[in-house]
Amino acid sequence: MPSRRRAAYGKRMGLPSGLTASVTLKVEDGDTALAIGSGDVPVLATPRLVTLVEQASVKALGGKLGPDKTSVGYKETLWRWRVAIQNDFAARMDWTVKPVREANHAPVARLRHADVMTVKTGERVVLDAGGSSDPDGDSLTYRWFHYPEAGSWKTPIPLQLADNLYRRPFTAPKVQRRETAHFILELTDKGTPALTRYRRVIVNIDPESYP
Ligand SMILES: [Ca+2]
Repeated sequence: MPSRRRAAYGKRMGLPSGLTASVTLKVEDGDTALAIGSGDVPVLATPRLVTLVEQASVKALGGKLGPDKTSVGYKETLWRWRVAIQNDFAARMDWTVKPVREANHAPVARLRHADVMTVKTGERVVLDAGGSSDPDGDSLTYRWFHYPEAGSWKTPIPLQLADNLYRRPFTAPKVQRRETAHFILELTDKGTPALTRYRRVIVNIDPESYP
């Protein structure tokens, strides 16, 4: 992901993590994929599912966004997961009607280290998902990124080497007290529809003289 986009996320959000909301959708005949022309299986249509997720997102954010902010624009936090949500749902429909070998199955994301690490300022850290695999033997696309919406450290942390490598080093930033940075692995297969799985790595960064 371009670093410009990472920076935009960091500036825009700053919301507390862990917001929740509950919404209800009563599925009627008109909500099915068949009825709205988005598929030929009589199940809840993907656009209805995405709408439901957005309703929950808007409700959870109620009163926490400024008057000029939105949670549903293309640069906002929910948008990043939208394609993955839609494809995941499409694959689940395939599972109901196709033989196992004709349907795609999600890749398995594995880390070569713990998912919580503690390091010092200036230390070189390596994020490594080299043990990941796919049950269908599909080739895999890796994308690691710093996730500033979560964690105390909001300044984007650039990762080194090329974007699509399973192994991405970075240098822990200079901190004055213990800070926490969250990193996300987005692992996507080349099946149809492409499926994505995620892992989160939390890195505690201590100052030189801590404690
Ligand atoms: Ca697959």
